[in-house]
Amino acid sequence: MHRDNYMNALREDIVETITKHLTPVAQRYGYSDIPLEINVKWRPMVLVIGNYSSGKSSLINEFLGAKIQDTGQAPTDDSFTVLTYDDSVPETEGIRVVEQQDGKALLNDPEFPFSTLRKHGQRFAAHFQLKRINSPFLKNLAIIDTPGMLDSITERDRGYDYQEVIGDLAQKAGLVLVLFDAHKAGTVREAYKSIRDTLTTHTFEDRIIFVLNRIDECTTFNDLLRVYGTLCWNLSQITGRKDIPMIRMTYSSNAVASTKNSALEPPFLPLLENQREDLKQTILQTPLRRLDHLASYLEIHGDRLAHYIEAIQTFGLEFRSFRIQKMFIGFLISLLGGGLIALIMMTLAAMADPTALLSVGGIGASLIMILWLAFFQKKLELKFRATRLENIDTLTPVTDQTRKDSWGAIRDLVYQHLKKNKGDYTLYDIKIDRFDIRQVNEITTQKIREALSEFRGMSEEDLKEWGKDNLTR
Ligand SMILES: Nc1nc2c(ncn2[C@@H]2O[C@H](COP(=O)(O)OP(=O)(O)OP(=O)(O)O)[C@@H](O)[C@H]2O)c(=O)[nH]1
Ligand SMILES: [Mg+2]
Repeated sequence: MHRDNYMNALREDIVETITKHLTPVAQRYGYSDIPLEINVKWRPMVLVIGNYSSGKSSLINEFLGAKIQDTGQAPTDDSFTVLTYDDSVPETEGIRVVEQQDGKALLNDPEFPFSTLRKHGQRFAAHFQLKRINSPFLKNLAIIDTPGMLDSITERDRGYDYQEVIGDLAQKAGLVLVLFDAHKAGTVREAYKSIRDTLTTHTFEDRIIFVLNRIDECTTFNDLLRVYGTLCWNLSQITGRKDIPMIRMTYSSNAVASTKNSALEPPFLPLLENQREDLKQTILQTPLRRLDHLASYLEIHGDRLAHYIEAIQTFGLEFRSFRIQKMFIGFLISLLGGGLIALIMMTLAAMADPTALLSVGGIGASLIMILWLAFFQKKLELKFRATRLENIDTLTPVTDQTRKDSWGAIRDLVYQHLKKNKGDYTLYDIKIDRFDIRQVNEITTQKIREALSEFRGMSEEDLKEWGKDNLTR
């Protein structure tokens, strides 16, 4: 409880920093159209994906402690269901769905982080829902049950891009469970790819957990080893890596109890019983893990945004000095032109009155300057923009790998923004914003990291004291 309070406070701090400091700057300069906190503001989420009938819903029901999700052989459930906590009905009255919300409401409610999924259209909205459940398992996290993956031909009939939805949800999730059952290990390739592509490499490794489910269906230990080996081989093919990620092996005891005579249970099952508990504990650790992700999210976007504004500022400064230089040249040409006109009038038209000569020269100079500004200056500026954008990579120094990575992530955004040139900000604004982002990166982020590592070493007693000092005020 004290632990939860501390984690919630820390999470709120991070989200507030993003909302107040990063998002306004990100939106002003075209770094991001959507508020950056959208993906991280809600509760930590666990996304469960896998083949159809791999036992996703059965396992979730087992964790929740009640039959909440429909289960069955053959593709059963074609909805994405967000399962979240509600304590308005006491647990003692039985664990059940307290309230249900449909996809349309979910996609439009600003309380939830799902508004970015609206782009997937009506068909997706019709297959998206939320259930509020009084299960204590959901106290600090939400679970998303997904429709099972089908083969790629049937996949096209869904009416929305399933892989993209999975990618978008994975981006918001603190943990992704990828379930396999013994018979269909190959078909997750596309979904794995879309997750790989959407998650930053930084947090990718510790966000994905592979689970070999329904292991009770292996009749002998040898059979289990064969299935496990096949899955390892498939995974190394999918991930393109030689080191195999850890795979947890489990099964749903309720599903087994309802289908099998316990005498037929394979003898190795009791030995692997601890793996389900291990998996459960890993899921329950999601909020803490999520805090690490949030801190990384803040760091990554803080650094990239700083880099982004630096590029916009450099461009602005170079453009301004080019402009002043060319205006000065225009001014000199106008002066010369005005003088020349006065000289011509003096020699050819025998104009002698100095005031008249001055006015003629002045009018001539002004006309030349207007012509310069309206025509030559504009043309030169356009040319400058075009050539500078061709060499956009020299805009900021890219000295090390971190800068290279961040430049890689923002290059196209900077290019598009400068090409459109629609910013209604001044160089002075940029300077102030850059300073603000630097403060966040150097001070706030540091403080959050310190609070996180301090938290890991805190005892229940320390947390209680912390709660007294910070929550009762
Ligand atoms: N023997 C055994 N059967 C299981 C296990 N888990 C689930 N089942 C059964 O397998 C069938 C499919 O399980 P579901 O939980 O509906 O699978 P799902 O992955 O949610 O399927 P979709 O929602 O259709 O994608 C059901 O009939 C379950 O009873 C398990 O660990 N062992
Ligand atoms: Mg299901």
